[in-house]
Amino acid sequence: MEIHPQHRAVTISDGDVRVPVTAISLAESPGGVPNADVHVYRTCGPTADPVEGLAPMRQEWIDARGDTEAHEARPRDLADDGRAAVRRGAASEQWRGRRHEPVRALPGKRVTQMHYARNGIITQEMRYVALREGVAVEKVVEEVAAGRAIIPSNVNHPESEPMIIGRAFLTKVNANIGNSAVTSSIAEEVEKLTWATRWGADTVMDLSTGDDIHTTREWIIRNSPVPIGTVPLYQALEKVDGKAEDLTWEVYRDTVIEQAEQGVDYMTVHAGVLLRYVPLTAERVTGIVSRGGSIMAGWMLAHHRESFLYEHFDELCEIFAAYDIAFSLGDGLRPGSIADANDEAQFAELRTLAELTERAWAYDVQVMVEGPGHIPLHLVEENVRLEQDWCHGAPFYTLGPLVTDIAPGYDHITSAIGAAVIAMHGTAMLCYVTPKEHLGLPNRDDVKTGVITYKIAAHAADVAKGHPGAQVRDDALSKARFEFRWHDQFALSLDPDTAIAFHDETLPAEPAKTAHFCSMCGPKFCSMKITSDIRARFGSGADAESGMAAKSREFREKGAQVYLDISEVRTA
Ligand code: IRN
Ligand code: FE2
Repeated sequence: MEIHPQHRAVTISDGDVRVPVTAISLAESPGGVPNADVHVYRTCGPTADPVEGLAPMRQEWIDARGDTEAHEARPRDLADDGRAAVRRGAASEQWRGRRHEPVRALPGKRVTQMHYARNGIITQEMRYVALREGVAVEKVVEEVAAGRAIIPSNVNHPESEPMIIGRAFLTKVNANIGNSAVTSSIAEEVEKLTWATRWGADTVMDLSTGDDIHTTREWIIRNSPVPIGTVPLYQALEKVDGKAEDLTWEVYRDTVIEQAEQGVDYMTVHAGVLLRYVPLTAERVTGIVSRGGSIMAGWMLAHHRESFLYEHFDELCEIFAAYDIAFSLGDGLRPGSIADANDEAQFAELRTLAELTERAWAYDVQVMVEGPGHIPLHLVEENVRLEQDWCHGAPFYTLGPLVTDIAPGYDHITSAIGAAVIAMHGTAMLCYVTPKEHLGLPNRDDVKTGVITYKIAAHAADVAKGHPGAQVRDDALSKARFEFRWHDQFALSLDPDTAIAFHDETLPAEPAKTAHFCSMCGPKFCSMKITSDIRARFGSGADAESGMAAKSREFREKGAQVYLDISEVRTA
């Protein structure tokens, strides 16, 4: 599933570790000077057939560590046997792939990447991400041991290609799917996963709700080369028919174990929403906007008791350590409007998330901390600063933030502005926002737009942070643009299809793709053409001045017309 004919899937290797990359091949520069392939980070992507699933690449690594055993304690009554899928007319979707046999840590063992890193054990997963990021493996070990980076890698998701989330590494992008399980089939959910990773999502959160949530998630995980995140509270709520007050720790815990055995790599846990924080939201313009946050607030108010997530947090840590599930500590009190940004409720919760981070680390459990939301631009930086400070450098994972509330329909943009800034200051992963935010469910095009928009924000931050090699692609594209290598410009772009389509709207003919002018200025007055003419005739530097003067004369003699008629351009 290649995006463009100049893209090739290749692997780079270090001993027995092989990492997929996309090699973008480029034409020669004028004068026959060759241009080296540009290598781009990629995920391998699902096989063509979703009912087969992906190869369990990490299985050997997990088995070789000898610290896990077979384990299946999924409560019978909770497992969905696929009947719901049949009811929805999806009967043809029969799972043919490898049956996944759940494992967990041997009694008394911890199988987390953080545990290994702290004990100086260099895992294959660490070697994989080091190669992928182009950094020394020692750096990876150091960051994971210190809690400043995580490698989400449930032992029950051997199909995943290890990736790392931390401020010292490339900024990552998460795409949410599965909001519409009621209206779409399992195959369509897998298709959304494939689609999101195709455009560059680094992790995917499955937020499916509905009847056959278990089966849908099984298919998604078996087909996912990227870590999968969930919010187990959503499924727990389904099990008590949507009545928040009927939730119990036991129902929640069993749901976590059920998902752990399927291979969920990280879970959003809204354990920082405490009973005493709920009144702090009373005066807000938009109250509690987090789904998980409002479910927990509802439960606490109904029982007038402290959150069961907070009270049983240590037990949760033990479960997470037995599978290597990472916490994504939920921001249940994030602001839902710029008026509520950086308020008491938000920061009270952040203090508690900091406390929970340290409690999880005591169990060697990997942690990232979720962040807002809606924050005006001038208050964005403070969010990262406080999170990094209070949570001892645990990776920050933010939803945007949207920097203004006035543009429904364009909230991928209002949020990407905040996302670029927050990532530049050290946020490790960005949760995408699609154009449908606040309005409806994203379709396929919205998912693509959301992912590409967030790749732009993440990449802009990586360039600003001076991440080694981040600018290589920019420089290659600019050079291609300057030398009128149109096909190379398309091949190097994040979305070649759109770039080609826009170009073809103005200049559809193939010769226009080798033409030495662009569709903005036309053949006679293209600034890049003029500059390259000057270089050819006078060389660059001081000589260029006289060249500019000559062009200026030529321009005036030809009628001082900046824009040429489009018909002239086409026939030129
Ligand atoms: C990310 C940062 N802050 C929130 N998120 C994402 O929002 C989170 O990872 C999950 O995908 C979704 C959870 O929403 P609620 O339940 O907090 O609304
Ligand atoms: Fe919002």
